[in-house]
Amino acid sequence: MINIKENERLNTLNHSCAHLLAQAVKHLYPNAKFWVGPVIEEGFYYDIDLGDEVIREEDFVKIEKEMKKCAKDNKNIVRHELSKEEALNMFQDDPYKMDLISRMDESAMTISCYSQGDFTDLCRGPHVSSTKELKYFKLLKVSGAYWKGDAKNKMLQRIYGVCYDSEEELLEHLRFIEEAKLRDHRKIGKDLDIFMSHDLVGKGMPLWLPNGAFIRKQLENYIYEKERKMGYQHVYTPCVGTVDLYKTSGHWDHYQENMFPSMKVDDEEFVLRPMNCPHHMLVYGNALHSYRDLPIRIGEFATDFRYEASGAVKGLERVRCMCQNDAHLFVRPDQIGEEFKKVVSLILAVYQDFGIENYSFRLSLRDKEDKEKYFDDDKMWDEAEDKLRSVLNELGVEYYEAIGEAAFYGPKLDVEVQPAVGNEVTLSTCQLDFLLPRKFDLSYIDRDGSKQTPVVLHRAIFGTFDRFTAFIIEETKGVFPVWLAPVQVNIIPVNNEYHLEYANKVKEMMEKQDIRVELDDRNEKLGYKMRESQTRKIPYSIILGNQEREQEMISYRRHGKEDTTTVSISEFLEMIHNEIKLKND
Ligand code: TSB
Ligand code: ZN
Repeated sequence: MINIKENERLNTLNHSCAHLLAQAVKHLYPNAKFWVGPVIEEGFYYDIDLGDEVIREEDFVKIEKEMKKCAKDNKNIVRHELSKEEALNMFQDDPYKMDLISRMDESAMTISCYSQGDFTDLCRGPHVSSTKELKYFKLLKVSGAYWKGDAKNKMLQRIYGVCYDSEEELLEHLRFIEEAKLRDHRKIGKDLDIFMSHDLVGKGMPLWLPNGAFIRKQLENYIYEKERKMGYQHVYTPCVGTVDLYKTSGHWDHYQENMFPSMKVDDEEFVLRPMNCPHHMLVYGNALHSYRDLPIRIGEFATDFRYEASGAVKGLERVRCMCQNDAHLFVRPDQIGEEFKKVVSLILAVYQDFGIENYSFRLSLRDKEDKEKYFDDDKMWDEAEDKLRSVLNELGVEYYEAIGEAAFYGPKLDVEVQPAVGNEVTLSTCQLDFLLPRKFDLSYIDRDGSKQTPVVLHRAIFGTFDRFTAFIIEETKGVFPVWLAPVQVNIIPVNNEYHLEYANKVKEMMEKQDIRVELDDRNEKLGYKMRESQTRKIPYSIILGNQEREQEMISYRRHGKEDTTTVSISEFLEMIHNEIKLKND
């Protein structure tokens, strides 16, 4: 879909449409006060304070009608430039605009406002020249948004919309949104009984249902085997730690806003852990190490808790309780390049197995100005950043650089993917760290007998099982590859009376060969059962009737296909085993 924010014409059009929305809302709700109305990738929104009144999606028809009326008025959209004093005067009854103006530096910028008929808004512009240019628009949704994004502030109402130059473009946009909604892992996750949530457990704390748990277990087995073959050693450590542990690591100073508050037990003060690095540092420090032992790769499927804003939590994609596919790799400085390369290769191999093709590598660097988030050691940062850059260049991997996205302990390589709905998210990550090993006073004995500090690579291939599962659900639209599908085969006898016995025999043979199979022996029509098999997105449906029974054959239909193929049971088993093996190698 086109990025509206980055398209000059569409940006202007959507910006003007946000003003049109505000004008219409002001007509219908005279007490409305307006905060900001920016253009975003998918259109625009406006944050509005309506006092005690609430706008619901049902109200959109009425608002859109008013917008059309204002647009038809064919009013010129006129720019006025103001001094700060004039601006303060003009908007003196509007606390939101007063807040904006009072923070404006008159010498650094021109303060301007735009008027169309009876409506004037503080704005930098630019705008279309007349309201009549605003013809093809649609309001899309409304949600709550805290003023300035701070949960301590008042909740405003955010109305989203989009505007185009033609009806076809608008319809295309709306079609895309509808399709994305169908792919949304929250919808599919519910339809296929993958996960649920409950207020009594809490926001951002999904519960994995048997189907989801099965998929997750497959993912765990898959990556565990890959890591084990690469020399990783897996551990189990508690999902809490003392505040002192996180003070030692620096998380307490640099990451506290993402942590749940601490709790006291006897004379200890604990936090739910947001990361596993401190525990793994202690595991490394538990034994003496020689330069010959390195790299030491400590892996864990580790549960973490993070405070995510309530408006940001989303299905399995952004949760407050998550399980990382985590590992910390302790290496000598001369091993950084080699080990980093292995991690990138593993990421690429895993993506290939899952058929993930649309992703981008982001090299996340520090913001040199942000001395609060990032520890102050320019030499160490420069060295670490250069190291990652040079390995990526050497590998010939395409990437872009992002300032201010680094972890507080070091620069990282993040793999970004696009969910069906909403902004890009990070899936895999590999982070270079010279800091934590020092904080925990870790060492190894070098060839010459001297004590040296190891370097750590933090890496998570799936990121978290939560986010990866969300992503895979959307990638596959819920039609999982056979090796991941909780139920691989659904056997449907044409008529229970005549074919059930044979169906049971086929089921038994499949189970003996480790195929996850169900037999639908309900007294329902064949067509009904076939449709349900499709809705449940089971990869193979097997239909057994007279012909199949007499010839000891089976007829199968692949999910989404119309045709049926008849083969012997052994042929089918060979085929399905090959399919499973290919993805699970
Ligand atoms: C890789 N200490 C490192 C670790 O050793 C770490 O915690 N890195 S992280 O903060 O980037 O998190 C690892 C991965 O977890 C991210 O790449 C992302 O894929 C996933 N993740 C982060 N926050 C959430 C969340 N709220 N919900 C689901 N997954 C998340
Ligand atoms: Zn870590």
